[in-house]
Amino acid sequence: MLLKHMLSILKTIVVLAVFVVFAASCSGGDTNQAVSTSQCGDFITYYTVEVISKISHNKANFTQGLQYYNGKLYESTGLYGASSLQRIDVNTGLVELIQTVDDSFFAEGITIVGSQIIQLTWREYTAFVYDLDTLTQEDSFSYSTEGWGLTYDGESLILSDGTSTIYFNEPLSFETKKTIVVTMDGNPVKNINELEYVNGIIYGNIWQDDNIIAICPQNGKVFEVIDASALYNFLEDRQYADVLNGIAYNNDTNTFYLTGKKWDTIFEVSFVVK
Ligand SMILES: [Ca+2]
Repeated sequence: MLLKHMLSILKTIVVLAVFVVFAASCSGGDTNQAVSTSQCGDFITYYTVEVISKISHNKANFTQGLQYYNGKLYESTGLYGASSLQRIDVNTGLVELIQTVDDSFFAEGITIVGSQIIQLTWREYTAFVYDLDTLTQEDSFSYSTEGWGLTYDGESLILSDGTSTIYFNEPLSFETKKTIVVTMDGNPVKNINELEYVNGIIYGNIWQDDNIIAICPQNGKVFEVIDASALYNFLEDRQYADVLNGIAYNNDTNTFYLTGKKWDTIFEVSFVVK
């Protein structure tokens, strides 16, 4: 009888423990809150995109970097001989300013740090620093990896180089402080491309893939997959459209801007659970 009673108590403790663990794991579902290691990476949630608005986009632009700030989209375009940094009005789609990049550089990801924009280059091991207001080049410095995507979490420049590794670099020296390997279901995810840091989450394009992934900054685990393939259906002219690339986040509206290389449209979207 005593044994039966003890087993009953034990069973109650186990049920309570399972409930506590389950409740804790559910508390990290809001993507607008900073996440911790215990809250991301243990399972994957699948999303699709809902188009809110369309912004015209020069389909000659080989989009390599995209960021929103204060009513403007900042875009880095690539290719040798066609690389640039541009400022686009988010309401009209008009290009307000263009800063061309020397023909010997292939421009890549950009991010805003304070009153400056930092722009990577693909295989030139050089980053350019521009004034945010005028887009005039103020400085440049070297780093040792290929440059693909770039974003900023307030402390580190977060860089992708086309592998499955993401680097956390010092903003001034570009010295690498930390790296993570991006994995999904335990397998490395290669070709991590354009990046966007949003409230404790790193969103990333994958080159030649129509899915955007949400990466846990602490352990590299993918915990959200956003299927953006439907956007091709909304392009005016999809004949020459290259791959999905470019993620920017509007903190005021909690919406994302997505586009692609040589796409004629930038889409303002929300992520919707599938
Ligand atoms: Ca971005």
